Amino acid sequence: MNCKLISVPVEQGQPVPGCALGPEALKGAGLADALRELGHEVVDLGSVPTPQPRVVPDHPNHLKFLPQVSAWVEVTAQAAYEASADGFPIFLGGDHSISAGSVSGLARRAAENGQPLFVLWMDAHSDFHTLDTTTSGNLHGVPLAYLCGLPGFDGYFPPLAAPLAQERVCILGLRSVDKAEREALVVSPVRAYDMSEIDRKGIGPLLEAFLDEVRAANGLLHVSFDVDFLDPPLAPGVGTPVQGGATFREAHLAMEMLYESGLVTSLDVVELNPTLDERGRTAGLAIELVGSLLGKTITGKRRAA
Ligand code: B3U
Ligand code: MN
Ligand code: MN
Repeated sequence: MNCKLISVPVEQGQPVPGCALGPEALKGAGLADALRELGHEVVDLGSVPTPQPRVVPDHPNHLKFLPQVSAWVEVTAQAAYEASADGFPIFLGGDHSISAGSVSGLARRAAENGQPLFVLWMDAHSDFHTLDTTTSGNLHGVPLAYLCGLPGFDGYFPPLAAPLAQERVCILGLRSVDKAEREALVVSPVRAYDMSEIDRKGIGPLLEAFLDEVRAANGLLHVSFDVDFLDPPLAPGVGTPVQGGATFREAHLAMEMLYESGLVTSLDVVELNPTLDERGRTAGLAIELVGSLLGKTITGKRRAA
C-alpha cells in the first residue's frame, strides 16, 4: 500500500489547547516507520496549509471559530480529493472537524468514480449536531451531520459535492450523545452502536455485519478513528474523554477485522492531544492500532474465516 500522511493541525473545533500537535506527536512516535515495517510505502505530504478564515454570514447560534473551521474544511476537502486519486490517504488531526473536510473530498472522488462510499465512525460521540442544535458551539461536534447532508450548513460550511448515504454510515463506540443528536439519529438510517450494544453482541459481530454490507455493495470504506473511542485509562491523551470506552482488545480486534476485510481505502486519526498524554501512551497505542488496520498480526498467519 502507498500510505500518504496528510496532517491537518486544527484545534479550533474543540475547547482544549494541544490537539493541533497531534500530527507531530504521531509522526514523532514513529508512525511512518511502523507502517514501513509492515511493508508499506509511506510518503509524508506534510500539513494542509493554514487557510485564511472563510467569509461566512453571522449565525444565530454561538459557534466557536466558524470562519476558521469552515476554511479548514474547505482546504482539507481539496487535499483529500487530490490525495485520493491513488494510494491510501491517512489524515492526521487535529480535532474531528477535519473529517468534515477529509470525508467530503473522498466522497466527491467516490461519486465521480461511481463507487459507493461507506464510513465507519469510531467515536465516543456521535458528532451529529447541526449548526443549529449544538449547545457547546464546538464544531468537532458537527462533522457527521454535515457529511450526511443534514440541514443548516448552507452558506456556513463549504457546499458538499456528494452527501453520504446515511445507510452507509456506521458509528461504533457511543457513550456520549446529546438530546438533539439522539433525536436526529432515531429518525436516521445511520447505524449507531453504543457500548451497551458492543457489550451485548460483541464488537466482532457488529462490525462483521457492516463489512458484509460494504462488500455486497462493492463499496469503499473510510474509517474515521476518534481516539476517544478508546477507554480513557488506555488513551488519556484526548480533550473530551468519556468513561467506559473500547478496550485494548476490542479496538485491536476491530482494526484486524478491518484489515482482513480488504475494504478500507482511507483513514482519519483525530483528537489526539499530546499535551494531555501520559508518556506518549495514547500516541503509541494509536500507532499500534493503525498498524493493526494495515496488516500487523501476531503470528503472521491468515486466520480461517
Ligand atoms: N456532543 C458534545 C460533546 C462532543 C462532541 N464531540 C466531542 N465532544 N468530542 C458537543 O459539544 O457537541
Ligand atoms: Mn469525534
Ligand atoms: Mn469523540
